[in-house]
Amino acid sequence: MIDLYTWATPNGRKVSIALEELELPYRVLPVNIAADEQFDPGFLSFSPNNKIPAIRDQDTQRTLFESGAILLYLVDKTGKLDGGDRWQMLEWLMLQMASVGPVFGQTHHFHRFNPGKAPYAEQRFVSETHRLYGVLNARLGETEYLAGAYSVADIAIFPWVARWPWHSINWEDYPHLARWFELLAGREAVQRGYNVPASEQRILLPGQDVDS
Ligand SMILES: N[C@@H](CCC(=O)N[C@@H](CS)C(=O)NCC(=O)O)C(=O)O
Repeated sequence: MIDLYTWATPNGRKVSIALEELELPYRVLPVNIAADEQFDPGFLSFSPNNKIPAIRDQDTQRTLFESGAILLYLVDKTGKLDGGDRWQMLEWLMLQMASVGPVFGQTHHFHRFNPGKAPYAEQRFVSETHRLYGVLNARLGETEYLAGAYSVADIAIFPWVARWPWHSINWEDYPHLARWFELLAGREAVQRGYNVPASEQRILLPGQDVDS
């Protein structure tokens, strides 16, 4: 049994999707970051950067913070979702951790939630977001999944691309990424993991009306 400390955000969903795909039993322990529950001393004792997700593996008593470390732990625990070529999986997982997450996160901060307040930052992060969409699109024009076979690299990037309505993108520019996104969105484990903790948020497919 794995205790999953999480909230309804892209970083949290990476881990719940992986747990669903791996069919590992887990217990959801919501940490409401809007209510500052991530600063609770008990949570900070094993997640010192005051961020979700974090896990405790009841089998081993191992605790882990940082979603990339958690995903790699789950790969090693099960021997699954490594994409077949571990180094390729690591390349794309690291791209998520170092670029997609931080850059898209700043696009959300400046472009979605504070438009017009810092025009240079807004333009910088939106254009970087679009550049990263292009990098992912080019890769997915060559391979079905990012690391060849389905892996935690796909799982790490999916919930960030699922925030596409906040990125001012034109899906016609990214047909391979759209194909991949629809492929993942169609997986039942992805749908279950995306809804952890349960929320009103749903996965919008490319071209679907943002207000629908
Ligand atoms: N690099 C971290 C980022 C985690 C992260 O940014 N979590 C956000 C929610 S998506 C959070 O807990 N924010 C609360 C805070 O910063 O106080 C990871 O991948 O686990």
